[in-house]
Amino acid sequence: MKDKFFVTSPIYYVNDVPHIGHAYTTIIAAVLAREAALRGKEVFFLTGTDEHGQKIEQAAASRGETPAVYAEKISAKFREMWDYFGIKYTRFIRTTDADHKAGVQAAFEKMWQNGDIYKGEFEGHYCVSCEAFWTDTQLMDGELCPDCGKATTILKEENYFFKLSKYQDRLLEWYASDENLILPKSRKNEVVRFAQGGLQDLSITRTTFEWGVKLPAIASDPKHIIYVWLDALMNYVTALGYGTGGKNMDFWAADYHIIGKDILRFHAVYWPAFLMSLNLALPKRIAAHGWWTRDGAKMSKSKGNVINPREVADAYSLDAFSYFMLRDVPFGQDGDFAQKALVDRINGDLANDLGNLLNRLLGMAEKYFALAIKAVNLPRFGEEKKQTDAIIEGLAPLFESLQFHRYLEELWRVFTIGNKAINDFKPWEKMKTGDSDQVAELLVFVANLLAKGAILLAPIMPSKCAAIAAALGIAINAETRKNLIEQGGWIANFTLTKRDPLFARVEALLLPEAPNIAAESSVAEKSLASATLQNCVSIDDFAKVAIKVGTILSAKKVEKSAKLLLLSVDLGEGGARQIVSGISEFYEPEAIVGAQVCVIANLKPAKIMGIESEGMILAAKDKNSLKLIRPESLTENGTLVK
Ligand code: ME8
Repeated sequence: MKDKFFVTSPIYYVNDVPHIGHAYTTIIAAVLAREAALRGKEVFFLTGTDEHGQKIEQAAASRGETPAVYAEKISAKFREMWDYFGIKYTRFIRTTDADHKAGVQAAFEKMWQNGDIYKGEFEGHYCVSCEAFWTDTQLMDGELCPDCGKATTILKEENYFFKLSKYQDRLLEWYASDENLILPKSRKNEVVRFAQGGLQDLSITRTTFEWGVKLPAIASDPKHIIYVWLDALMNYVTALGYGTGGKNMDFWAADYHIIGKDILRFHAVYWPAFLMSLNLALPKRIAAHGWWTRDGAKMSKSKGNVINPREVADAYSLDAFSYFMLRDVPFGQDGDFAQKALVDRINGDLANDLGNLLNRLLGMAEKYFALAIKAVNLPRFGEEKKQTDAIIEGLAPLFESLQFHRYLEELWRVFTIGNKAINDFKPWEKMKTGDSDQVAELLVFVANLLAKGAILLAPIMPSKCAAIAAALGIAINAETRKNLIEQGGWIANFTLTKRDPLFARVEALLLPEAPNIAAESSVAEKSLASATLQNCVSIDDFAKVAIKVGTILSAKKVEKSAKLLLLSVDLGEGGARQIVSGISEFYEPEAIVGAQVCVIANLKPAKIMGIESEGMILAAKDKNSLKLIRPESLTENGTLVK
């Protein structure tokens, strides 16, 4: 029997059309699914849409549509996008599917029977955008959601609660049981810290809106609907038949849940606790990728700079786009989409290194051997073969831990070996001296590199690799993968087929550049920006502000805040000042330690998220970027800025 492999993408909210962030997550899941299939596994690849909740209800209402009609429309856009991209999911689940809803109710009932659900009163600050409650201390500036920065509302209702607190110890044990459980490993600490901080029971029903799954009969409480995250997370098992016959439950537990870093807590804390309550196995890997920006700026509809993945794929090919996303950004880190960077990858890695190797092979094979090349097993290229085998052997762990950028970098060394072998060997000279056997040997060696490369690259660039395989006269399937990769085999003969270059060099950007979004600013900033000689302050007013140069001695993120860093700054006063600064989205703490900055040194101290701040760091800020104001060269700490 084949090994089973289960990979999931998040199910996307239907309040937004698919963009590069969604494409990135789904493409990574598809890459894993294709690789597993090539390794001969039986694959279940799940994606879909998350259609319930207040956010969707509101989005539908604002368009004058029912949630059902609205959800159907947007859900279709996701399906169309993946179909257009040739992404072959096993199931596209919608949380409005009847079997999903039945499965969610079955889960609620089971948790109830297991004594994990109770009724209680709940009051808290609720963020509709994130569909999450926050405590007073978690809020930013007393009212803003610490995840998305939007205003929260106070919600008081009678709810059913899930006994999350009961699972705290088991969760912590689970995190400690496998160091690769949460990828990248650096994200695990975040989750562990959150669980160690004390897990409060989770409110899992709502009464303030209607668009959701009703409670099962056991609760006999028709006012309530099930919390959207319990509903959504359950998709990973209802898609396999949980609660409705369990036809595909032998695919559980998930080999990989691919998600964005924004929803890690839901997947690494709530989800496993739900599974524990249901007596189901826990996922094997939860992998959280970083956030995409465009040309350094956050993407948003209002800025008009959202990247439509279809446009990029149409302009540059989906394979090149996928290669770029996986090669350019280490998994887990934030990435920036800049067309120039994509074009550089196409012209360099794809056209020059890979495409050219195939061209050179086909050109020489045609000229010297009418495209039929046969090795005679001269003892040549032994060293190069050894190097190639060693590189390939090292690839599997990189792939499994989702270090695609390293995987591709290593794989490219194989193509470099091929190009270098041709340069060093100078087949054109060998042909003049009648050493055609040796030249055939070289070309067979190069063809093998491309064959192995195409198999290893096929999960990421399926179309281009199919084209390489066709030119080499090989098939890409589980059998060839086993022979050429697992068993390290080398093919002795090839009958090649000539083809056009795989990748055309790109001479100019093919899509319009992002609009100049830096020009936008908030209303308040606009009035300052339009400061004229009519609304000026006097020099005496200005002199009241003491701006001083200081050096940042240490910096760390403020827990539970996406925006704040806690800094200690030397202002030449003998001790250090503690300053809370809203620059976390723009600067990594490590990157600014040692930097000199300008500080308002006589600003009245204030508490920000419960932390006392004794000054303010100056920065130039527009809506999308922020740059610290720094002295031009090293300046004594405490020097006044005038
Ligand atoms: O959170 N960069 O749905 P969602 C990178 N329905 N990835 C991005 C991104 C960006 N700029 N924007 C979105 C939900 N994503 C829930 C999930 S799962 C049981 C329920 C990706 O439509 C990223 O993977 O807000 C993120 O986690 C996902 O889209 C969230 O999509």
